Amino acid sequence: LAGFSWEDPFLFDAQLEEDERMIGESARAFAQDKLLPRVEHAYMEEHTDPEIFAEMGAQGLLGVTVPEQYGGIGAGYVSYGLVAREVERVDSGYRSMMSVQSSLVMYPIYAYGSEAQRQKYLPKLASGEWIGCFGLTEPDAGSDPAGMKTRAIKTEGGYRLKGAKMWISNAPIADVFVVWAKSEAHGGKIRGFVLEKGMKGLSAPKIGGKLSLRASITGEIVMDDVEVGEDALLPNVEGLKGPFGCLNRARYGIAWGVMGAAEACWMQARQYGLDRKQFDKPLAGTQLFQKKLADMQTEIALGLQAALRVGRLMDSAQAAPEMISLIKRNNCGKALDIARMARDMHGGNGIQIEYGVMRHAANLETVNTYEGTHDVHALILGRAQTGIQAFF
Ligand code: TGC
Ligand code: FAD
Repeated sequence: LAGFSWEDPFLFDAQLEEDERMIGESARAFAQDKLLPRVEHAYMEEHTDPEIFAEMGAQGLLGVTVPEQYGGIGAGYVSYGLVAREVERVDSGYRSMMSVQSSLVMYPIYAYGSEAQRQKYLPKLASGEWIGCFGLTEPDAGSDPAGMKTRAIKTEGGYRLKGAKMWISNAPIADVFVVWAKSEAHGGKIRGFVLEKGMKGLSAPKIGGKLSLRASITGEIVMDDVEVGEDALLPNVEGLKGPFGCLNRARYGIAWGVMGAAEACWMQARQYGLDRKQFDKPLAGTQLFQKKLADMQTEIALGLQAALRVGRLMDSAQAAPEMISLIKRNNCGKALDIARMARDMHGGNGIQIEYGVMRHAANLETVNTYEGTHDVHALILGRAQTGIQAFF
């Protein structure tokens, strides 16, 4: 038998293709050099630097799976996952900025948009010159987006949008708004629209007071009779499968991202346990500490293998949404457990910003909730097994 690499128990890296490894390494260098030095300030001050989008764009991290002709790098879903892992190793809020832009704004414009919409929006979103947001959730429609109240009313040359979206990442600094509304002209079916900053009646006030994901700005989207032309409609999708097609990709990326956050907490806890002595010995020399490290190592190794497996299936068009629910739910839940455990293992220091573990734990509370809560994904998996929907 060969030797054991404790940091990489299943020789994960050896399963990557050369181009995937290079994309992951370049994302890691960027995240560690450019994002890590800013994160404490951003988190403490609840400050989102819009410049980060342009920096990510210059590094090729926005719209990784979008073809090169539209400004992406035409890479696969394993590469996208590796980028999410590296960015979230620093902070879930930075990964949120990246994944909303890539999976929730660029993807629907690419997959459901007209050629004119692709050419108008994608290159500027890929470079980070424009910032995008995705409006599905409403004050009274979270886990149940089919209950949305936002309406698109047909006008002579297009539509008039009326309604409000809640908890929208990037919204207050967004240039491009992908929003979902029930369209009377389409039999009340949900349709996607692309709105732009500055349109009359469109505003995006910031939601303050968040104790989680503080490096990523969140807002409402208020649409007070926003008039748009026919060219604002995403022509090629109708119904909830439109937004869910985007969510499949973003949820998949989250399953990778949270493993990055968990790895950061694991490494930090291990080092702390080696350095910190109590009762005349390192904390890492106690059985309880080692058991916790073993649990972290195990869950991360398993979670990464599962994400890689689903990534390979995505790249060969064999992935089902339920597979994504399984890894989004489990990896988020395990990452949250790991971050809370790492916080505990740091004792009093664990609540300090400089150790990062409480920041990760607080962030992962959001990540466990958005893009389908832990329990909603359990219901999706329960429905798949029993054939009985238990949502209502
Ligand atoms: P249901 O009857 O299950 O389905 C309605 C239609 O949608 C289709 N569909 C899917 N299509 C593709 N992929 C999927 N994953 C799909 N899931 C459903 C389905 O085939 C059907 O199509 P059709 O043609 O037959 O009409 O719908 P339901 O209303 O019963 O839904 C139940 C439930 C719970 C599964 C669903 O509503 C759900 O997943 N709720 C969670 C909501 C959610 O995830 N919101 C996310 C908001 S965006 C966000 O959080 C961004 S944070 C990003 C960041 O900052 O990083
Ligand atoms: P609710 O749906 O009210 O759920 C509350 C609780 O009830 C949860 O525990 C849930 O699991 C449980 N529950 C709900 N239904 C059932 C049921 N049938 N059976 C059992 N339990 C149930 N949305 C966007 O559209 N775009 C964004 O960019 C975006 N960014 C976000 C950023 C942040 C920081 C946050 C916090 C949220 C963001 N969201 C975004 C919204 C997010 O997707 C929702 O918060 C999430 O889908 C849950 O909806 P809700 O908050 O209304 O909770």
